Amino acid sequence: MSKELINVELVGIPFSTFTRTIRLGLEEKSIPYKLIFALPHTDIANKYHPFERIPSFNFEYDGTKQTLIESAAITNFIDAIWPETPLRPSRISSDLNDIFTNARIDELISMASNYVFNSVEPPVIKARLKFEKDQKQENEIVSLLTDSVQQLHQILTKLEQYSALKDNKQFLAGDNITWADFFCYPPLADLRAINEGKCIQGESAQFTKLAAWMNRMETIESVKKTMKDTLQDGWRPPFLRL
Ligand SMILES: N[C@@H](CCC(=O)N[C@@H](CS)C(=O)NCC(=O)O)C(=O)O
Repeated sequence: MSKELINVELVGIPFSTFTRTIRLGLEEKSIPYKLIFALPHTDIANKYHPFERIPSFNFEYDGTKQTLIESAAITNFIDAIWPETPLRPSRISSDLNDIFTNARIDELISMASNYVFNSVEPPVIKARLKFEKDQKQENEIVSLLTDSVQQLHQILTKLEQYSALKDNKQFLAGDNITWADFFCYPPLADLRAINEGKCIQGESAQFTKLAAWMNRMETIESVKKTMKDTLQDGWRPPFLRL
């Protein structure tokens, strides 16, 4: 770790997909950090995040405590401070392949943060949890989620076709694991934990390349280490804001 930068803290919860993205990178790079437990819109989250979200990334530098927000920005900062165990090609490389791969990774991060997250988390995961909490019958829940699931399938089709998986590569941006995988995996791991995730799970998966990539991801140590207290692990938020 850089000698000047100390007391790294991540403010969030294991259940949060963006928090998990940052944790995956920190674990992969063996960076020591403290997880400060905070649900969004709570005093502790709002103390660091002006938009009341999680995660926030704290550290001390030159005697001053600093905070960074926005997961993509946090990952760029992590890469600059801790370039070991790279999760993307160097930003200063002038090799055209590296420049292009970085652009692809940035595209996939943006797709994950916008299209994937927005089509998985609020309309399918949070909606299902709310319906379950309201004790709706399973067949009613499936029917209420039909439109959202159809829209989600369109996004998954595009993600599968756009990523390097279409060229039978191992990971989303090629044969190396990158931040692109760490942004896309957490919301899709949540999806796999519910009935609507059958499309990326098992023998009868509709999105076979995404399902095989998820299986590969789940053999990775940092993925296993960050599974505790996620939806996959059976954790549920104490309240839901829809
Ligand atoms: N643009 C933010 C998004 C962070 C975000 O949406 N986090 C979720 C938890 S995974 C959250 O705080 N949600 C609260 C809400 O939507 O009200 C980032 O990249 O970090």
